[in-house]
Amino acid sequence: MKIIKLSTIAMIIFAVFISCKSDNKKQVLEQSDDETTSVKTNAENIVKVIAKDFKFQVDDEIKSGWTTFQFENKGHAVHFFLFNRIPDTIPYSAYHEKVSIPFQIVFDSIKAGTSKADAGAMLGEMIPAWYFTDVKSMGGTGFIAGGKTTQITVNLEPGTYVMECYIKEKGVFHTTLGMMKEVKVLEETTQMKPPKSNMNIILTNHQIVTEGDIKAGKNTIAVHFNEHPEIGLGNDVHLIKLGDDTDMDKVIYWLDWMNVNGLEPPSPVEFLGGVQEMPVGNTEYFTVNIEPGNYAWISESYGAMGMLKKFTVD
Ligand SMILES: [Cu+2]
Repeated sequence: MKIIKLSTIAMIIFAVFISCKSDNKKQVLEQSDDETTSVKTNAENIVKVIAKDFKFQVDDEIKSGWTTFQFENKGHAVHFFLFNRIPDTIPYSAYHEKVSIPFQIVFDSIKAGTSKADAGAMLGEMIPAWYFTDVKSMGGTGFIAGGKTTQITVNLEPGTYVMECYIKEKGVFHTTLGMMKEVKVLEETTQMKPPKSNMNIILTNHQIVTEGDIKAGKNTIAVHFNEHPEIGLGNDVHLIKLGDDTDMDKVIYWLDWMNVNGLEPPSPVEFLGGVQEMPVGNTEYFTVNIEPGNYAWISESYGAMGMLKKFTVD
């Protein structure tokens, strides 16, 4: 789950990363899936993640440093992954027992009539303090519709991580159904450089600021985490395809896991990826092939507070 974190907000001047290309190390990745065709990156380290209904297939150990995740949703449901780094002193089994299970118990209580405020208090009592202070969300993919592939690039420190997806199936989190996996990030590093981006997104409380335009075809978007809410979920951004009849209120309702039918299929809109939260000062890259049409960037938690930005691709 995402952290209800009490953190100090640090204002950071964000640095523009200058991407370096390594001409002789370029790889062309062929993706057979849907509209995603040929993606060129300077990546030397591609980690493939396959999502099924309801498990992840990914290596148990990966290198640290800049890492590109190719996330293929072979399921029917919307899936994603959040990559939480857990403290060295906490075993993965404890994270499952003391964090994931209580989230399901609290949601079961919401279904039985408990208010969101009381459910929040329950979470605070049931979940150990280390979760709120020492677990760091180190990115992950935005929500992605069944049958689609998405790609992100993040810089990872060595440690123990939990890959998890908390979309629901008939009121049960995918984590509860098995979409949760331990991944060790090794001391050995990738030597990879961050990718070159053609657009920036800056996330603050509570705005999505864009610099540059997304265009039809391949885009690599640098998402800068400039602020984290002092209390509450972190900032993230998801890409959605808008139809003529898309009801944004329904989308905002659906994105709140505390709503009984939140994160529960069917989704009211098509999800095309994005990035999950990271600590302030980090940058995460999102690579997407996009067709002309109407779209929006939206935050999982703060769409109603203004973190929603519609745009058109010509
Ligand atoms: Cu899932």
